[in-house]
Amino acid sequence: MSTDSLSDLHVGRPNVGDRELFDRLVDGIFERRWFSNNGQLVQELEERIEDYLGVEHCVLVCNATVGLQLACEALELSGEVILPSYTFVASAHAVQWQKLRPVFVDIDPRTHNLDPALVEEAITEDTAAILGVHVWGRPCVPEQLQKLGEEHGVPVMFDAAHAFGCGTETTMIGNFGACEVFSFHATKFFNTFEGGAITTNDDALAARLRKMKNFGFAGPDHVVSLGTNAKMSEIHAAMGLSMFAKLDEILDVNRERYEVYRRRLSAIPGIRFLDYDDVARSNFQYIVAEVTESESGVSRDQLVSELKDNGILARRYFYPGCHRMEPYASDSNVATKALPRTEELCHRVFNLPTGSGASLEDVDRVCSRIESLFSESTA
Ligand code: T4K
Repeated sequence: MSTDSLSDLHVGRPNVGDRELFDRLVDGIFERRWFSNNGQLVQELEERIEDYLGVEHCVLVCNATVGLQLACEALELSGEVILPSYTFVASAHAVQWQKLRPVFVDIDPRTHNLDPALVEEAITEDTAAILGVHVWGRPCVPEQLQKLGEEHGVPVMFDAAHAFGCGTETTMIGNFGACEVFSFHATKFFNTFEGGAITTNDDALAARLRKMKNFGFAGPDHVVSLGTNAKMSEIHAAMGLSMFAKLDEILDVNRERYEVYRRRLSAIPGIRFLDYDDVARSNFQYIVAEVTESESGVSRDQLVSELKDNGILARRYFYPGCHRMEPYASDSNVATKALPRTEELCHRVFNLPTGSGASLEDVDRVCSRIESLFSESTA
C-alpha cells in the first residue's frame, strides 16, 4: 500500500475501540497463554453480544463468509437458496461453496433490499432456504420473509454482515430466522479486525454450530460431525471487547456525519440520498446515494472518478451485482434471470467515507467537491 493511498479518504477506514482496554486485554492473553479455541475473551464477548442483542446464543467465528457456510452446513441445506444479487459477493460465494445453487431475486429499489413478492414467486420444490440480506443495515423486512418461509416450509436465514446494532421497532437484528450472521470485518461498524458471529435462539442449532466451528469435536478425541476451523482467536475477541467500550461514541460519530451528508447531498438535484428514516434502529455505517444522470448530467462513474482524482475513494458497492460476477455470470441459468432493478441500481449507487476515520472537515470537503461537480454540469 502506498503512502498516497493511506492519505486518501477511504470508505471503510476502521473504527477503533478503547486502546487502553485492548492493551490490558492483550497482556492477559499472554499471561494466560491461551490464544484460541474458546478462550476467556471469546466467551466474554459472546456473552456481551448475547446481552446486547437479547439473543440466546452468539457463536463467534473467524469471519462472516465462513459463518454463512457453517450456517448452511448446520441447517443441512441441499438445493437452491434464494438471495439478492444486490449484495457483497460473499453472500453468493458462501452458498455456492456449499454446493448449493444461488437463485438471485430482484430488489425493492426504494430500500435496496429483497422484494418479498419476488421471493415468493421464486420459491419452488427445490428451494432449500431463503437468505435475506440486511443491506446497509436496513432490516430486509425479516418478519415478512419469516412468514413466507413458514408458509412454504422453507428455512430462512439472514446475512446480517452490515447490521450489528440495527433493529426493527421491536427486535434487534440477530434474533430473526433460523440464524443470522454478522461480519466483524475491519470495515464494519463493530470490528474485531476480522471476525463474525452467528446468532440464534435455537439451542440445538447453536450446539451444532459450536462443534462444527471446531472440526466437529464434542470433547477430547470425540468427533461427532463434519467440521472446519472457524474459531475466533483471543486477540480478535480483545478487539471486540474494546469496541464495546466505545460503541455509543462510534454511533454518535456515524450519526453526526450522516446528518451532514444528508443535509448537503439531499439538496442536490439528480442525487437521491438513502436515509434511514424508516429504520427504527440504525448504525449509520453506510453513506449511500444514487445518481440520476438524466437529471444531473453527471454519471455515477464520472462522479467516482472525479472524487478519486481528489483523493476521495468513493465505492460502487455492489457493482456489477453478483449475477454479473463469476462463476454466476457464466452459469446459463443465472445469466438468463432478469434483474432489471438490480442492474439499474448497480449503475447509480455510490458510498462515501464516514466513521471515525473521516473528520467533519473531510465530510465537508467531500460534499463541497460533489456540489461543485454537479453545479458545473448544470451551469
Ligand atoms: N455479506 C455481506 C453483505 C458483506 O458485505 C460482507 C463483507 C460479507 C457477507 C462477508 O463478511 P466477511 O467475511 O468479510 O466478514 C469490503 C470488506 O472486505 C467486506 O468485509 C465487506 N463485506 C465489503 C462490503 O467491503 P472490499 O473488497 O471493498 O474491502 P477492502 O479490503 O478493499 O477495504 C475497503 C476499504 O477500506 C479500502 O478502501 C481500504 C479501507 N480499509 C480496509 C481495511 C481492511 C482500511 O482503511 N483499513 C483496513 O484495515 O470488501
